[in-house]
Amino acid sequence: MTVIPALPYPFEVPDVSRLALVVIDMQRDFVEPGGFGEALGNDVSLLRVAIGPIANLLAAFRARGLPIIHTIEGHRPDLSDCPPCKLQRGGGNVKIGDTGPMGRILILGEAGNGIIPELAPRDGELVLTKPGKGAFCRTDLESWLLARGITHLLVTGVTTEVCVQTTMREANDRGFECLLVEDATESYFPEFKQATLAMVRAQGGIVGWTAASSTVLAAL
Ligand code: TIU
Repeated sequence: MTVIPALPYPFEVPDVSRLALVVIDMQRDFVEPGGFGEALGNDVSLLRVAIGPIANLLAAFRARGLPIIHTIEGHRPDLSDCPPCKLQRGGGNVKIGDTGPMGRILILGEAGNGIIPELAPRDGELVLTKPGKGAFCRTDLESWLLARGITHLLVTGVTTEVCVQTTMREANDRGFECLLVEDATESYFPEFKQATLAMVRAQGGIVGWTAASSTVLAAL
C-alpha cells in the first residue's frame, strides 16, 4: 500500500503497479506561440511552470518502470474527426487546420501538434491521440487501462479546467481513482485552475484528490 497525503484525505494506492501517470496535451500547440492556444487568444507562456513538475514525475515513473500515458489533442488533415461546432469555436482569425508558424493548427503530425521536447515520450509509453477534450472520448484508453489492470491515475497536463478536468471526470465515472497533481497542471486562467482544484476535491473528493508533486514523489 502506498499512501499519498492529499486533499480531501489520503490517496491510497493498494498496488503501485496499478498506478499510471497521465500527461494531458503538453503540446507545442498549447504551450508555444503560434499554436492553437494562442489562436484562441491566450497567453501561452503561463503554462510553462508545469513543465518541471511533470518532468520530475516522468523521471520517477520511468525509474520504477510504471506506465505512462501521453495524450495529444489533434485532428486528421481532412478534419473529418472535428465536429463543426469545434471548428467554428473561438471567433478569431485563425482556426483549426489553418497554417501557422508551426504548421497546420491542431492537426496530427504537424510540428506544432507534437509534444514539447522537454517532455518527449519514450519507447514503451502510450501516446494517445484524441479528437476531443476528454481522453476517453472516441479513444481506446479505457480498454488499454483495463487490459493492464490499472486502477489509479495521477493526472497532469494542460489546461486544468478544459482537457485535464474533462479527462478526470470521464475517468472517475469509469471507476478509476484519480489524483490531480497541483503544480503539474496549469491554465491560461489562474482563477480557473484554483477553482478546478477546489471543485475536484469538494464534497469529499467528488471527482478525486489533489496533492503537490513533491508530496507525490516523496510517497512513491
Ligand atoms: N483552450 C483550452 O484551454 N484547452 C484546450 O483547448 N485543450 C486542452 O485543454 N488540452
